[in-house]
Amino acid sequence: MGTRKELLILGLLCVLEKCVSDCPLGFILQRGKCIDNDECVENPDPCGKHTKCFNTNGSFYCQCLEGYKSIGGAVNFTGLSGQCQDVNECHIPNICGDGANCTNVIGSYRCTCHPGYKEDPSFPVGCVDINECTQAETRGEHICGEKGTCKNAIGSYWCKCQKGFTNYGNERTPCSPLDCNNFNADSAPTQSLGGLADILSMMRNSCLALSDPTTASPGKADGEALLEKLFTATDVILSPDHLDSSEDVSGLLETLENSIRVIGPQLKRNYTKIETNKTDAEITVQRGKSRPTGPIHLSNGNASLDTDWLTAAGTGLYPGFAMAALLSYKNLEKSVNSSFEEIPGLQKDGVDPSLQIFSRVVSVVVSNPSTQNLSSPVNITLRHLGKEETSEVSYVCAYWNERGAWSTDGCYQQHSNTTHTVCTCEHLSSFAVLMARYPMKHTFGLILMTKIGLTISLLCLILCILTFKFCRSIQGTRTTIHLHLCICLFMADLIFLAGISQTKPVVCFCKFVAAMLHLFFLGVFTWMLLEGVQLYRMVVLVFNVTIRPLYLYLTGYGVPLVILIISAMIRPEGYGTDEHCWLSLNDGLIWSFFGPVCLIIILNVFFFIVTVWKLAQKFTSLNPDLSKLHKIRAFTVTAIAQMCILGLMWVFGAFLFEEGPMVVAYIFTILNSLQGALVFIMHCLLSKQVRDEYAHFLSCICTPQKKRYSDFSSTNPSSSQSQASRSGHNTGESQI
Ligand SMILES: *[C@@H]1O[C@H](CO)[C@@H](O)[C@H](O)[C@H]1NC(C)=O
Ligand SMILES: *[C@@H]1O[C@H](CO)[C@@H](O)[C@H](O)[C@H]1NC(C)=O
Ligand SMILES: *[C@@H]1O[C@H](CO)[C@@H](O)[C@H](O)[C@H]1NC(C)=O
Ligand SMILES: *[C@@H]1O[C@H](CO)[C@@H](O)[C@H](O)[C@H]1NC(C)=O
Ligand SMILES: *[C@@H]1O[C@H](CO)[C@@H](O)[C@H](O)[C@H]1NC(C)=O
Ligand SMILES: *[C@@H]1O[C@H](CO)[C@@H](O)[C@H](O)[C@H]1NC(C)=O
Ligand SMILES: *[C@@H]1O[C@H](CO)[C@@H](O)[C@H](O)[C@H]1NC(C)=O
Ligand SMILES: *[C@@H]1O[C@H](CO)[C@@H](O)[C@H](O)[C@H]1NC(C)=O
Ligand SMILES: *[C@@H]1O[C@H](CO)[C@@H](O)[C@H](O)[C@H]1NC(C)=O
Ligand SMILES: CC(=O)N[C@H]1CO[C@H](CO)[C@@H](O)[C@@H]1O
Repeated sequence: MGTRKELLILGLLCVLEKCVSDCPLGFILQRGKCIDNDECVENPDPCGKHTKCFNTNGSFYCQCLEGYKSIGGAVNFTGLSGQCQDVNECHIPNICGDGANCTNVIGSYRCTCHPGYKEDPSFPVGCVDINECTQAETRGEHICGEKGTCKNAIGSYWCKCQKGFTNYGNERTPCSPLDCNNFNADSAPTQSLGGLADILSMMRNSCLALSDPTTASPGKADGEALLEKLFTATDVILSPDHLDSSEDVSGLLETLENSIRVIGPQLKRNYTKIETNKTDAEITVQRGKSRPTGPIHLSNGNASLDTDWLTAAGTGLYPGFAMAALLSYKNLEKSVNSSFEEIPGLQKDGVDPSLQIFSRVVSVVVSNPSTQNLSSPVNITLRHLGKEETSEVSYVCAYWNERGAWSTDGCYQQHSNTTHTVCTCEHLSSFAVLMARYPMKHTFGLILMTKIGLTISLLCLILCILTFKFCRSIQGTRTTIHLHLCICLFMADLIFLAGISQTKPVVCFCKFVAAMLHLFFLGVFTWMLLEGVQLYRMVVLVFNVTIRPLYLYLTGYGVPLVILIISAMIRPEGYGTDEHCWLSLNDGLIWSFFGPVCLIIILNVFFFIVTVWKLAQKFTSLNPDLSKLHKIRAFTVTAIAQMCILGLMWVFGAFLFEEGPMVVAYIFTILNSLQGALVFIMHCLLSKQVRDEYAHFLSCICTPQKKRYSDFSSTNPSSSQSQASRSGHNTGESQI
């Protein structure tokens, strides 16, 4: 009932039954009688929302539902005079008791027990403390570890550990054994490393306090402060920028790793980062009843660690926490740059590379006590310290072993690019990337160039030797010197071509090649010195400029031989290296070559300066013998040019053997291989006298009936024993 239509019908009925006039308010006429009208079933509800309606005889009243209150505050009301609103029961003090939070809901409230409390069965709302200790006991659990005593507290519990055990200041962590003997200040490296003793005694005190039930009190451990102290002390040790011995390094690394293993579980936050002047550390800790899972990624700009919590926590007894830490040392690479153990598989073409540290040294520490047997390998990414290398290198992942040296077993290089190397290691300690640098290999291009150039040189030198030997018009001391210079150069080039790389079959052969190269290259320079001396004599002493050949031989071959014999006696092992059949560069033997060469170049420069000066004087003198002077000038220019080429070549050579850049290698190779050709051009082709001889000789061959070979050069009437006395009116034209 209640729609307009129905009311209309009802009204009509009323009119018909005369009800309007007869019944009082609250009653209706029904079959002639006035009866109570039930307002509570009327629509719309006369009381409103969240109410209960009570019908009375002739009237009604309303009350709010439980959990609601009318705005006016009245309990009984009628009509819409007092609407009902939700009551926030949580404002009522202590409605849920101490062990719970109250949550208001519309028309009601809820009590949520705090952890450590449970709903009180004897009381409808409110929570009571759980006795975790008895609870665990009935389940047969050791929530405080086997050696810990559980103590119940209101809303919580804490573990009291026996001596030698600790829960690292976290009262609800089970007690695990703590061995403080790792921090024994009497161990060997502390004698030389003063600062280490301080760290050890600090850590030992802290460790003993942790594992002693009389001093260890819940919540008192301050891992953060201890960590800072540890790294401040480490900075002191590392600040001289160099630790002297690998025992010191081992001692320091081991102490730091042990310290972090003790400090880590005491840290309050689950992630701690600390950076000091010499170290960087990232430590992550997880606590809880169950073993943590998931990946771990720790990183600083120069190193990062990727592993997972399963590896960090280990598969053994779970102590209630797990920790992983990455320490990186900013300067330690200098102290450990030379302690390398033999690393297998690094040899390339029988050559051992030189090794150097090429990343920061990092230590990885986890709470898992069996770091030598990880459940899965960890990935360590290390940034390279230096720039990209131009020569041939490879990167090696290594760890600092218990013997105090770098070795590689169990650590593999996963991949490298120019800036980073990713290492995968099956055990933990301290790591670094080593760079293995191979001695520069002559590339195919260089080898080919050398071979072609040297072959051309050898041919040219043969021509020179024949020319100097048989060309009668130019015979004399100078030509003798040229001849022997060419012979030395020829021998040196021949041996160089054949033997420089023959390091393999027999070591003795290589030594012999090196010795012969030493001898003949020195010979080239001594003969060049003689040339300087001869020029000087030609200008300064006007007569008797021939030198007896015996003296020439004694100087030209004797001096190199003496040097060779002395050096070979002092350093026989320096002849022939693994890479070249040449003098070893490491023990100073190379100076038995570069020393004399430098001396000769200095002497020759002196001779040439005096020669040029005297020449200039003579040109300006009153009565100059112009043709002779022109000739000497040409000789001088040739000699200087020759010295420049030879000297320059060995300047580059010196750089080359110190592993210089590629362009030096090319310049050396070009100069070395084309020397013979240059000598031929300078002394033969540019000399008019020799050119004439060649032309004559060629015409003799082409028309053999005219002249015989034995007449070679005999047509030159002016040829004589002494070139100085010869009237070489046309040789003056030969220029460089
Ligand atoms: C509300 O009405 C009921 C029924 O008439 C009565 O028993 C009760 O006492 C009344 N309450 C108040 C606070 O007036
Ligand atoms: C109880 O309330 C406090 C404050 O609002 C809150 O920090 C805490 O997490 C709550 N506890 C529970 C069990 O809901
Ligand atoms: C540390 O704990 C917080 C909150 O429990 C979490 O969000 C964060 O990821 C944790 N950090 C690490 C490194 O585990
Ligand atoms: C770090 O080095 C700077 C400059 O050498 C120095 O001033 C500072 O005190 C050092 N800090 C620490 C913690 O040793
Ligand atoms: C990485 O190491 C280099 C050289 O030691 C240093 O200059 C740089 O600041 C380091 N980067 C970070 C992010 O620590
Ligand atoms: C280490 O790297 C390898 C190859 O990228 C990957 O398969 C492995 O899951 C990584 N390990 C961890 C612990 O990140
Ligand atoms: C290690 O030593 C080599 C030479 O022995 C040197 O070239 C290199 O720069 C050194 N590296 C570091 C990090 O000190
Ligand atoms: C390493 O662990 C495996 C099983 O995970 C075990 O068989 C092996 O004996 C352990 N090795 C060492 C040295 O602990
Ligand atoms: C090199 O590898 C590292 C780590 O894998 C990566 O972060 C970096 O971007 C790479 N650099 C280049 C130049 O590829
Ligand atoms: C059931 C009941 O009490 N009915 C009474 C309602 O009120 C009228 C008038 O006040 C009485 O006559 C009824 O007896």
